[in-house]
Formats: sequence, structure tokens, C-alpha cells
Amino acid sequence: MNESIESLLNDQIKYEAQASMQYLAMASWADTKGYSGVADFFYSQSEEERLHMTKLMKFVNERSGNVIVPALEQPKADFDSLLALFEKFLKSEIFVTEQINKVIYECLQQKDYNVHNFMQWYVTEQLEEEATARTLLDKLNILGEDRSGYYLFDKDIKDFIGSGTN
Ligand code: OFO
Repeated sequence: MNESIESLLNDQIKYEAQASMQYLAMASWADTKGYSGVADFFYSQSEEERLHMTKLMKFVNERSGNVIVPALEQPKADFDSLLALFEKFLKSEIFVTEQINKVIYECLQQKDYNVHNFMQWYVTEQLEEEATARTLLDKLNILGEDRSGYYLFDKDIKDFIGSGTN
């Protein structure tokens, strides 16, 4: 496997792992605040990101690359509000999308169409996850200061669980 692509794929493994841990911290925060629907949503998102990570690891191994299981930073664990929680979610997904685009750019530079093809699954996944994050943020923005709407938000978010492509 081309060295620069291998290195970018290892970076991506780290970003997926980091997203998984970040969503776990967000699930835990929601749990302690009594938002059980939001907690379930982020526990599920955390599992999905873990799967994204292992899918990449298996792919690198199949291609006889060298996988590096990464050390991770402590995720952000405290949030001022539900809105801040979902802003963090969108920011995290946008970051992951940008990194995936970097891998794809390098694949084209190196003419590695095999990795390019593999990464298309991630492109589709990111489109869906960013759309979900934006929709949920829109809903919270509509609610504004109306905290009574949080009860329904917490109930309705269950419809978004497991809406990814895996
Ligand atoms: Fe949504 O981060 Fe994985 O791909």
C-alpha cells in the first residue's frame, strides 16, 4: 500500500475512534441530564463510529498495510445545553468529512482507485450523518428557549437511531 495513503487511513482510524469516544461522552452527559432518548441516540452513534473504525482497520490489514491502534485524547464531557451538544455533533461530523475528502484527494493523486472505491462508502455515510446532525440542530433552533419542547425532542430522536448506512 502506498505510504501516504496508509498514513492517511491510519489517521482516519484515529478520527473514527475519537468520534466514537466523543459520542460516548455525549451519551453519558445526556444520560445524567435525564435525556434518555438523546443518550440512546449517542450510544448508538458511538457504536456506529466504532464500526467505521474497524471497517478501516480490516481494509488496511487486507491490503497488507500496517494498522496503528491510536492513542486518544480525552473527549469533551461537559456541555452548556442540548444545543451545544448538537453543535458539537455537527462540528465533529464536518471534521470527519473533511478528513475523508483528504484521503480521497490523495487516492486520486496516487491513482489508487481501489482505496478510492472503498472510501465511497464513507462519503455516503458522511452525507447522511451530516444531514441528521443538521436536521436535529434545526429542530433545536426552532424550539429556542422553549424547554417544554425538549421532552418531545428527546422522545422523537428515537426515529433517528441507526439511520446510518451500516
Ligand atoms: Fe460520521 O464518522 Fe464515521 O465516517
